[in-house]
Amino acid sequence: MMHDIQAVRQRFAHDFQRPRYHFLPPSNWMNDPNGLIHWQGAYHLFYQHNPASAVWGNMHWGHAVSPDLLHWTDLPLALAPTPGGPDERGVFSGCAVDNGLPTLIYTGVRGEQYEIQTQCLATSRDGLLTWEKHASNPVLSAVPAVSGQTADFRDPFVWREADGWYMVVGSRIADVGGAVFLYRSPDLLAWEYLGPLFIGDKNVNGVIWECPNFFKLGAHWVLIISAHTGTTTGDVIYFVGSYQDYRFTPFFQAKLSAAQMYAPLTTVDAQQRRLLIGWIREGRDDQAMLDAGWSGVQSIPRVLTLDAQQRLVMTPIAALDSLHGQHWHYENLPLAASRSLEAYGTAFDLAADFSVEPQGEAGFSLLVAPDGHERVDIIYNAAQQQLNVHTIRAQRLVETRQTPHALAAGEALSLRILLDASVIEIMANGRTSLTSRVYASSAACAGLRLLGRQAHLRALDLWEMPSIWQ
Ligand code: DQQ
Repeated sequence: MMHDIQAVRQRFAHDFQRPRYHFLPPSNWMNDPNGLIHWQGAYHLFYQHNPASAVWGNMHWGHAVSPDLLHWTDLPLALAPTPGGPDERGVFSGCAVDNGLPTLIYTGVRGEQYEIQTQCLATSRDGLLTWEKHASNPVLSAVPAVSGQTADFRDPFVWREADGWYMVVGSRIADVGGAVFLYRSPDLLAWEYLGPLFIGDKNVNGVIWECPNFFKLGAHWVLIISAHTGTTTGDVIYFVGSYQDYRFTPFFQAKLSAAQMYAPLTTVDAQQRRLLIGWIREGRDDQAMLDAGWSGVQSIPRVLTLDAQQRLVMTPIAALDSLHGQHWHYENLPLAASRSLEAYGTAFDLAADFSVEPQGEAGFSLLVAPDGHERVDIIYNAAQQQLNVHTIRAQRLVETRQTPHALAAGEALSLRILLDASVIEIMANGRTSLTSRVYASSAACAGLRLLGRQAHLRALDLWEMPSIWQ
């Protein structure tokens, strides 16, 4: 089997759009990360997967294992729909917990329109390789009446407290907005409804809330939801607040990542790190995905903390250093115009600090074509307090993505950029994240430049990144 999988991966070896150090399945479609768990020293990642095609549908759980969250070994499919069962139309998203046996809690889906959504369990007795669905599935099927009996009731996220298991499920309240419902159970089987943990506003933060994560971080509680607009996937939003009497009261909220990251999942590992992995979707149409033979990438895992102002800070796991290849270092450069760097390529980890004057700009051009007519400009504009990603083709701006990013007086602009072929993950000062997909027209678009005016590069470290696959 391993030989076959390697042969499948090998098929894509010459696809210059395909990421090389981010996780993606051997082939075909992947969306949400599922069931992330640190089990007996190994990290297990499951994921929404269509094993038969590079477009969404026919949802299974794919599975891979890693010693370090970076080097992955593909394992056999973990969950498939059971004909006649509560998941006959799809095994949707969920989580994993340690209940003596490793246990997956997921949404089983039935109905022509996927309209019967219930929560199910599966356990493994052979070290997470094969999974047995529980005889009493579904373990939770009643949608709370307050929802107006919506069909949207999915993506269980479960954690343990002294008085039992707790679970949040993503949903909506008709004409009101997204909602997260809270439950408790002594055994993962019988679930008591404790009410809505928190309810959104359809005019502000989405119509349906998918993939909730709820956890204590430092002295506060954090709720992460993926806001669906009713027709398409929207923003990932995090709230920081307090949790009392089964209700969550936020005092701060912000976008977790602008643009193309969705449905992130968190877990705690043995080092007590709160880790987050998010699905980075494609930015191209179904036909292009089918032609490519693959779709969807997972982000590099990030460690979550809160800063002094209770904003979420996301730091790529430190082990990423172990992948670092050739290194370049620059420092103390005034920026007045675009300047080419010696480094050249399409897979980099890049960390830079700039001082930017109030009317200044600073950033990089990536994936620059040899004639310079095609490139991606990642540019921070201090007057706008905004981070922009401009895609330029034939010297014309074809797409812009942006997100607000305010710097405190005297604060340096700190950019971390993970470029991996068509994937660009950007973190600004740890607290602002923008994720983008850009499909260069040829493998020769690999130049790198510094950009800016009224700005100063304090220091730049740049490492070439290898492929994580043999
Ligand atoms: N994807 C899953 C659902 C979830 C959505 C289905 C979010 O469980 O709500 O593939 O991307």
